[in-house]
Amino acid sequence: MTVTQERKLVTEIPGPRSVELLERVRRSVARGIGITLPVFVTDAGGGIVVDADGNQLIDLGSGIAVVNVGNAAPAVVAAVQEQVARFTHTCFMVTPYSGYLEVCEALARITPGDFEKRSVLLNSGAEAVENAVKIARSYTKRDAVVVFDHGYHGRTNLTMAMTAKNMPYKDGFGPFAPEVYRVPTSYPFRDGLSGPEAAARSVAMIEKYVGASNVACVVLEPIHGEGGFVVPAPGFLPAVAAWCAANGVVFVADEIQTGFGRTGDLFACSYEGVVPDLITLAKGIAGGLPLAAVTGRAEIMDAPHVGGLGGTYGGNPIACAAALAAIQTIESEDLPARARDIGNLMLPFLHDLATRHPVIADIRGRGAMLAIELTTNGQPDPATTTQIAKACHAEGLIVLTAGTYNNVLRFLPPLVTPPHLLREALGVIAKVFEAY
Ligand code: PLZ
Repeated sequence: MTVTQERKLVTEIPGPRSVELLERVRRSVARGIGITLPVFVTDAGGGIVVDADGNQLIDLGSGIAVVNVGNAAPAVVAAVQEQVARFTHTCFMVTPYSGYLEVCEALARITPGDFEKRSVLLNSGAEAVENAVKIARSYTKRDAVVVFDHGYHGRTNLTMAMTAKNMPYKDGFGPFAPEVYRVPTSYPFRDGLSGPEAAARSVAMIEKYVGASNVACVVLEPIHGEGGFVVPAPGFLPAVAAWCAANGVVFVADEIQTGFGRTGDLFACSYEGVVPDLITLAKGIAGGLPLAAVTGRAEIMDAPHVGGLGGTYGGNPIACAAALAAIQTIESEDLPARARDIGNLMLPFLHDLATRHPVIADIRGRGAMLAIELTTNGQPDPATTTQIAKACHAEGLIVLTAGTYNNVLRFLPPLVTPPHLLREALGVIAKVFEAY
């Protein structure tokens, strides 16, 4: 089905069909699965999500930065249909197939760094981060993992330890994996430090509290995602990467949320010319099918023994077919340029909005990864943030919140969203702020 690119509200949000389904969710889905906006989806495409009551919502979430190429993107659908009719699974470790290989070749070609690379394919972002740590430990023969304030890396045991925020990700789920050390990040709105100053602060803590020679890897999101779209001050990323290089530490860029065109570059690291040793990938890689990867320097990636990496489903053939189509679409339609266009369209509007609404204390992001941080009297204002988000939902706009203090509204449209929908979404946001 082709989804018309228009917002349309025919019932309240959520409508009666969705409410009925939500009742059934309460009786059969574990309570631990939270739901942001309980409309039940029947179709989606471009920048629109259609629900069971016939409402059409503008998607500023992309399923948390996944459908960069759009939902049910035609090339992805065709590739999946082709593959699913041929074979659905063999396990690459048992009897391989070329889709897996071609994804690894594509990742070697498109990720930063002009050197020989290897990849391993996995199912989820957290699994990619876990594997990056395994590989770095195997290569360095060291234990310690350094992560940052406001970082998010997943919900498995090791990645919970690496994720900064307690609620809702970690509370009551410990004990957590050892040898994970957290240091300050660069958060210009809150710390006022330059990139090199913030990096010096992080490095001093690593050296004092961990010791450079114990560190296997530093894992850093080039822009913190769940932490609130925290863009580091210029120079922070290069300085951290340089320290890693000088100390035999594997520098891992977690580009799970920032990757595949989202920030206006194929990968966010490239904005400052940073070349990570390893890069963790997921979300935007396969147009919505579950796939993840670790890609990086051949000598590091090849440190684990034969048989040391793997998993039943990693690099599933259908997910690989989807990834090849998604990557092809990102390149042929120059979606990083579309992300820059989205930023150029939305940012001036958000700055203008902020002049009328002082609750908007910071506007940040890059490309189609944009956010506003809300404060009142200089303090984080999660209550207003929640209310604004809910009011947007009621108007048929899918927006997500984020941030350590739950006071960030983030905007992540599919990169194929037509400009008229973005303008309409911005109009809705303005209306909601005016009514607030
Ligand atoms: N690293 C940078 O953004 C996933 C989490 C949603 P998985 N972010 C969305 C939630 O509440 O669970 C993420 C990320 C970065 C790792 C991950 C983990 O990726 O595919 O969710 O495991």
